[in-house]
Amino acid sequence: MNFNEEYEKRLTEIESILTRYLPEKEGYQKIIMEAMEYSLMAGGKRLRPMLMLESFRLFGGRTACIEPFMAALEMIHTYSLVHDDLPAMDNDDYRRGRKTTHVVYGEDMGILAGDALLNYAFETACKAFDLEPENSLRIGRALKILAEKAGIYGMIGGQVVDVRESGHRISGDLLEFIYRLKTSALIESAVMTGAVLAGAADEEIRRMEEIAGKIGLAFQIQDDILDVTGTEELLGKPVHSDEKNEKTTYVSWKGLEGSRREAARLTDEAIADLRALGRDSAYLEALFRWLVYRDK
Ligand code: GRG
Repeated sequence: MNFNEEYEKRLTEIESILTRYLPEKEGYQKIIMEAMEYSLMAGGKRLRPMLMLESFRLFGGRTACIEPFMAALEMIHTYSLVHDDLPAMDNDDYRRGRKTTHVVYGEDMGILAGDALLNYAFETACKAFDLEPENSLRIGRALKILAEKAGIYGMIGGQVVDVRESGHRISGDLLEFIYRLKTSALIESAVMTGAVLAGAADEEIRRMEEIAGKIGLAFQIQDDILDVTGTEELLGKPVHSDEKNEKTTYVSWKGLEGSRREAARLTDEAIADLRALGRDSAYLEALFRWLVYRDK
């Protein structure tokens, strides 16, 4: 398998889905649709919708109801980036290689664009009910997962502790708690909703959640590594931001080599768990590897 070719194929598919689910730019409030589009269509790896689609296919899913969910998850992820870049949080001027949303549209519209993306994500995911009313039960279950993993027991909860604990050293346990919620929760939601919508069994959904938990942590460790070793040009965002924000990271905790070892160990474990499901997971395995050895 040529990973790059396969990745590009999926990326094109995802970009076209996102474009289709964007709101029309109209009405007196048109500026908010423009700001939503500006942030959502700025590129990015599209990792979360890609994981969702692969998980859906892994369990035999073939229908279109996955598409509004893919768009919804990328909207939730994008809102979190827009809000994370605000002056009250990381105060960053660049993201995905271009000026951050609040820099272009002003802080007020930056806040509202994040709010709008979060709300529109759920409006979008609900379109699956119109596409496949016969699958309402699965769609309802997937919505519940998405809501929970993005919320106070998931991503927002992780961000709260992250913000509160900036500026001083924290324990490794607390750092892993933050990463599990802030980063892994959305990645877990991706594979779980994909599996639920495809009709996977409860045990399979649980195992996918566990696999994604490991990949999410490995992904965040690599993010910490790239903040130290990467370049602004490749990453499309400022480097050394953890140092600027006085954050404890995996690198400040375990060093570069220790962090690399841990990310590789988690990835190996996740791949072994994935293989144990006994399904055709070749692309997903390659994607996991790429995520931890990525340079952007
Ligand atoms: C503001 C509620 C709220 C949450 C913010 C996601 C997040 C929580 C903050 C962004 C900063 C950060 C380092 C988050 C950890 C997850 C992560 C590595 C996000 C970046 O995701 P990528 O690399 O980004 O998939 P692209 O641009 O490729 O989509």
